[in-house]
Formats: sequence, C-alpha cells, structure tokens
Amino acid sequence: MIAPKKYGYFLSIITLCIWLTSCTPKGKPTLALSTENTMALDNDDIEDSVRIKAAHIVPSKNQFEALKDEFIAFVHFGPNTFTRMEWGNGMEDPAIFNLKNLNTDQWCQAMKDAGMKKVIITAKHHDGFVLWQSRYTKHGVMSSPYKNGEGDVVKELAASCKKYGIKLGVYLSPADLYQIENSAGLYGNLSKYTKRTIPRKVEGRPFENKTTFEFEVDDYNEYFLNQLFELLTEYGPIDEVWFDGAHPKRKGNQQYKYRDWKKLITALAPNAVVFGKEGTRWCGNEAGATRDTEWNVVPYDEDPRTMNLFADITDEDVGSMKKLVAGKFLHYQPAETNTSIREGWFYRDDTDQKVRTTDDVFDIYERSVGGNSIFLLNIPPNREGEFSDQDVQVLKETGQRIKETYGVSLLDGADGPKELLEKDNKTHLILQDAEPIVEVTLPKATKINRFLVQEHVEVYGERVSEHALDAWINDEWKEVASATNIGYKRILRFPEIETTKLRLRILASRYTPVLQHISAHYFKSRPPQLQFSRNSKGEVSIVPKMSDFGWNPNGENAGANLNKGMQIFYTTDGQVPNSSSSLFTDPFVFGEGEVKAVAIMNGEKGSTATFRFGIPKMSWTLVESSSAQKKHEGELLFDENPNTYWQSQENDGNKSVVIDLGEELEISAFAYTPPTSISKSMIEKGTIFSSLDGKVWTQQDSFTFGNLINDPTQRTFRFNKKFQARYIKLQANEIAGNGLKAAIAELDFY
Ligand code: FUL
Repeated sequence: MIAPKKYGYFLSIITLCIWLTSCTPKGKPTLALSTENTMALDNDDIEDSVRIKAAHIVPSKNQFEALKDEFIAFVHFGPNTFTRMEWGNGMEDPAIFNLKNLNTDQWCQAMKDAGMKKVIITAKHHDGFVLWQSRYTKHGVMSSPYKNGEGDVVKELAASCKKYGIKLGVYLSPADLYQIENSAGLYGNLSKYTKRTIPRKVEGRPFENKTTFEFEVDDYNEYFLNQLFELLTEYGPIDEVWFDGAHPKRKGNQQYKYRDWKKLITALAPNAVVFGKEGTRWCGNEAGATRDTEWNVVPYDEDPRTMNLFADITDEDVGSMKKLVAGKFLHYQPAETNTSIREGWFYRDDTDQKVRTTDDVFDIYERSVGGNSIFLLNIPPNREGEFSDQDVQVLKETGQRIKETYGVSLLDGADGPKELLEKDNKTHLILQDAEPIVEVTLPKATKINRFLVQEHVEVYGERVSEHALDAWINDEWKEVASATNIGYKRILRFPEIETTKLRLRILASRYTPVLQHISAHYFKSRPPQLQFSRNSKGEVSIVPKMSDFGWNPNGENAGANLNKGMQIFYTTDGQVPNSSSSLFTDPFVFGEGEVKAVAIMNGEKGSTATFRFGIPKMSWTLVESSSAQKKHEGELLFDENPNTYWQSQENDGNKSVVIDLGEELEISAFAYTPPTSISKSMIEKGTIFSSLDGKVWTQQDSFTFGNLINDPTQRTFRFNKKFQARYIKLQANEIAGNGLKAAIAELDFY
C-alpha cells in the first residue's frame, strides 16, 4: 500500500504542516497535524506519515472521561442469580426472579470504598429479562414477585448512584433469548423495515422527555430503540452504554441498526461512551489478563464513525506500526479490562464459587489501569440483593491498597520538572531533546517499588513507544524497569530499591513526547498468592502464582526476589493454615479433598488459598473414546495436565468418552476443564452416565455450561443425587459456538 514515488510529495505536505502549526521555542514541533479522534490513511501514506498521524489521534471527550474513571464496576443480576446459570435460555418464568430485598446503597458504598467511579448494570442480559419497568415487554421485574411487580432495580440503583456520587451505565444485550424463543417474539421475526417513531406511544405511560425520532427499522430494532429511550431518559444521566457481542443463539438473520441506536444515544445521553462499538473496546479476554503493550490507537479497515458491526480485537498486537500501516483508518479506542470478582458473571453461592483475593484484584488494577486501559470489575449481587461479605471485604481492602499506595507520591518535595510533579495534572512537559530524559532528586533516600507516568493524551495523543527508569544506586545509574508504550497511564513495577535520584528515559516515540505526570510509590508487598497443581503420580505442589509478578525486568526474576524468605504452610483438614501447620517443602501425595495454604513472609501472612482436588487419577484407564485426533488421545483428559486435551474428530456423531475409575466409588460432582488453546471444541451441553460393570448404564444427569468461549475456566456440576460408579461415560451433546469437535483438558470427579 506504500507508493514510493509519492514519498517526496508527502514529505513536502508534512513540512508545510510543520511550518503552519505550532512550533515550540527550541524549534521542534509538538503538533504536525491537527489532532483527531479518527483519521483516514491515504494511498500516499508511508510508514513515517502513518506514525505521525498515529501520534495525533486523541480520545473524544467521552473516551477521556472514561479513561479518567479508571476503576469501574459491573453488576450482573437477573434470573441467572436465582437459577445459578451463566446464560439463561429466555424461557425462564419471571417468577424465578424471587427478590425479597434489594440494597443498592450497600453496592454503592462498597464501590465507593474500592475507589470505583461508575457502575454498569445488566439492565437486560441475553435471557431478555428486564430489570426496569419497561413499557415494551412483560418479561421482567414487572412480572416478578419483587415488590409485587412494582419494583425497578435500575431505578433503585440510579438513586443510590446519585446519593454516593457514582456514575451509571447500562448493559443492554442485543442478543435476546426471550424475544427469540417466545412465539410472539420480535427477534428475527422477519418483519419489514418501515418508518417508525421512537418512542412508540403506550397508553397511560407518557414520557416526560418529549424528543421523538423517526427511523426505518424492523420490529426488534424498534423494540431495542424504545428500550434505549426509556433507559436513557428516565434514570438520570447515563455515562456508558454497553453492547455485548456474545450471542448464545441467533434467529432470522436479525440485523442491528447500530447507526440508528447511535443517533438516539448521542441525542439522549451525550456523555455516554459506547462499549463494543467505536467508544471503548473489549480487551479480548474475561480473565483479567492484560497486554504488555496496550495501544489505544488502533487500525480499522472501514471508517469506525460510520460502521455498524464491530469485530472483537483479540490479538496480542493491537496497534504496532506494522498493524497501523496495514489499516485504512486510525482510531482512538481504549480497552476495558473486564473480569469478575467471582468465578462466573452471576452469583451462584458463597461456598463453592471462588472469589478473587485482594492481591489478585489489586494486581489486575495495577496491570490494567497502569497499562493504558480501564478496569471493569464485576461484583454479582446475591439472592438477598446484596454484595456478599467476602466481595465487600475484597473491595474495601483493594480501595485501601490503592489509596495507601497511590494516594501519596514519594516525589512530593522532590527537585525536578514542576510541570510533571504537580498533583492536579493541569500542566505538561514537552520533551524536545533527541534523547529525552526526566530527572528528579528526592529530598532523602527513599524506598520505592512503583513508578507512574502519564502522557498528555487528551491533547497530544499517545506517542512514547519505549521507556526505561533508572535509579541512583551505589553512586551510579542502574536501570530498574523498562516498558513499551505509556498512553494515559503506565505503572512500572519493580523490586524495592532505596534511592535519592530517579531518571526516566524515553527511548523511542512516534512523535515529540509530551508527558503530563510522574509519581513514585511504595507498595508494601504482601506474601504472594499461591496456586496448586497435582502431577500424574498424585503429588501436590504449592507455588506462588506467577501472574502476580510474571514480568521480567532486566532479566531478573522479580518474583523470586520479592518472595525472598517466604515459607508456605498448608492443611488438609479444612483448618485455616498458620505458621504451626505443615511446612511445604516438597510435593506430597494427596488423595481427594481440600488443601488450604498460606505464604508467610517477614512475619506477615498472605491470603489463604484453597483448592479442592478430585478423586486421584493414577489408576484411571480409558475404556474408549468415540474418536480422537492425533496427539489428542483420550488418556490426556486425566493426565493432570490442563495444557493437553482429548479432542474428537469432526465427523464423530457420538462425541463421548468412557473411563474406568479403577474401583467402585461414590460420586457427587464433576468438574470439566476446557482446553484454553482452542476455542471451538468446548462442551456446552452433555450427559453423564454411570455403570458398575461397564455394561449396564444409568443416565445420571445432563449439564449445561454457558459462556465457555469467553470464559474458558473449570466448571463444576453437582449431581442431584450421589451415586456409586466404577465406569463413567461423558456424552457431549452440544459444542459452544456450534463447534463440531468435543474436547476435554481435564475431568475431575468428587
Ligand atoms: C459476555 C457475556 O456472554 C457474559 O454473560 C457476560 O455478560 C460478559 C460481560 O460478556 O460476552
């Protein structure tokens, strides 16, 4: 796409631009072009001109507000809270939403304690059940026992948000199983596109807001627009509209007229950033993983300002120069790192559903907010209409940690560029030197293990592509951390140092770097979180979770450094471990049951980690698998290695495995671990059969696991009744995403 003959022509345009636009006193310009939220690339563009354009892409006002919110909450609530499903089927009786109490003040208090600035509620999840008093459906709170059908969850939350100063956003699922499944459903009903007025008038339910719109739409788009109208006009200011791209099912080739939705949103909620469209984008996983380099300037093949359909951006590389030059448009679009505090998006129970520890949440906070993205953490309310105690505690501790660590800068009183040290981020510093350096001298020797830096993205976009931090140690500069881009915010984490001087070196940038803020911090490191594994000999190992400090500055093993002097203690009798429990030194043989472990470091105790191991698999054998791909044989589903898996052939109509447990055992539950390296073979629906002799089979139960592709984590299924079995058969009935092969990374029985 690069046309060399036009190179000279292009350069003269750039030179002209440089002359015509702002030049700083030393002569090096800060702006070569006017800044835009989206820019087209021309056939004339070469790599250098694309780089300059990329350095002039800035966030829109709404995107910049969304970035500044930094840490925001997600609330998944609805029939699934009561059915314990991840995805409903749309055919649930609304009476299932048997809510007796609702305490949205408690949600907002917990969010405030965590330092969260906004909450997004699933006003309608994929099942189509609505949490507000919509005029356009009866499938929702109006038909539930909550306040005798008069309740309105969105209204109660909006009132609490106002009281606690938290912004409100709405998740309105385009996929709608109720509208797909019921006979009068509007989704994919093949209705004609005709001119319709939004909102559609409903007898006795006038709107205070008298705005109306005319759109050429079909029944489902009209329904969707009417509901957006209600949500955006009757619940106070809405700061985010969240469009999920997931679809458990589709029908009638239903299309979404997003450009009409956008017109309505722009008019009724001008401050709302739109997720899943051109506003903000999915980070590409639901596990809280972050990219080392999260550019917010990304390429598009079409103009995102007029696009209707937005594909997920899941690649590791989202905006390198290589990616940008291959695009036709450059667009600013921040990522939201979205994950749940609990295993799953909806509340299931307080006993088996794991809750993330404070260490975990704080770690994701540092990686996401400190990695140029927005941290969207889901806290699913329980059946009492509250956040559970454990979740509240984690939110509180996370908030305290954020405040303790980032509430004060250790550069206060330091000697260095005032523009960057100022607290209120009103000033900025243009770094014009060929090798830009920012140096600060601290008032006294100070312990530091975090450094925060921000670019002035609002005005100058993101430009830095490589930087490093040095500290003055033993009379010389020593590099303590390095990373790629900065953008809105970068937090550098490194093992503790004591120093009087710091030096930030910008090693590469797309254009003149313009920084807005720097600060240094000390995080009182806690003993690490732990993780468990069991090998094929049945031996259990307990090790620090690598995701905690999985980066490798200057080739050092930062994890090992930080964990110096740590000891791990564990119990197998359900007791909470302490320094008098068994000391973990070597892997130990362990059968079925729960292991609890804790790391103790410098007299301080970390959070207790718990893992429930299933029946040991040493004497299991494979009786048969209906088929298997090469290198994915049946035995791999019980080799205690989640990275290997059984995978059936594509033309296997049976998709089943039979295992001999080696002896007759009592079974009460099973866990399915899907492979994470392939996404099209996860078993969404299946049946479990048991046998005592391998000949006579009894069907025990059928299971359904939702949302596996986006959230490929281990799923547990409890049988209605315990049973005795020596042989187990798992029959896959439906594969997620209409896949054709079945795969199992590990199977566990309890
Ligand atoms: C996914 C959905 O399918 C999940 O249920 C959840 O809402 C998550 C945030 O997005 O795509």
